[in-house]
Amino acid sequence: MGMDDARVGHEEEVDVGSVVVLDGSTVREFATDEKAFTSAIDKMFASLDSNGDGVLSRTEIRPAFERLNLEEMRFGVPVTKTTDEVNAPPVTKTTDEVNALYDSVFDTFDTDHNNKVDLMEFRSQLKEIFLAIADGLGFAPLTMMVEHGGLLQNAVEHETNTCYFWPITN
Ligand SMILES: [Ca+2]
Ligand SMILES: [Ca+2]
Repeated sequence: MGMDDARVGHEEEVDVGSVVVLDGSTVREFATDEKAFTSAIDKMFASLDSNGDGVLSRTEIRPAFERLNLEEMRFGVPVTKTTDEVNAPPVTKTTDEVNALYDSVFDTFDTDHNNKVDLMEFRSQLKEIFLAIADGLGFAPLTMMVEHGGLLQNAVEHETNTCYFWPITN
């Protein structure tokens, strides 16, 4: 009946995502599998385009950036964490810092600077990001959070035999 007992087998299932161990080859194989990658990207694009006008606004695309966990990632220079650090509460950024980050990422996506991200921009930028992530990972597996339904989860599921899932509980 102690607190310790309660933690074993009775963890509250918080369905926010999984901590996964990814290595570069997993991510690269996914990003270079044209069919699987395009299909996953297109699906994500459609789900983000909430007003159905065929382009993504800053507001619409933001959930995708959040799923990519860019705060942890910084474009191909993943912040490698120990298990303890992963389990530690995240360092809170100010809203301004977070907004500035997402704005700069949006500008990277919006290559023709019309303040909208179209499907081609979305595909090509995500592919570059995934390849940069793959380069950053190399052969050193990275432990990171992957939201259910998020893009990196697609990469993980693409080659499940090299990946390990375990639930995040807060
Ligand atoms: Ca839209
Ligand atoms: Ca654009």
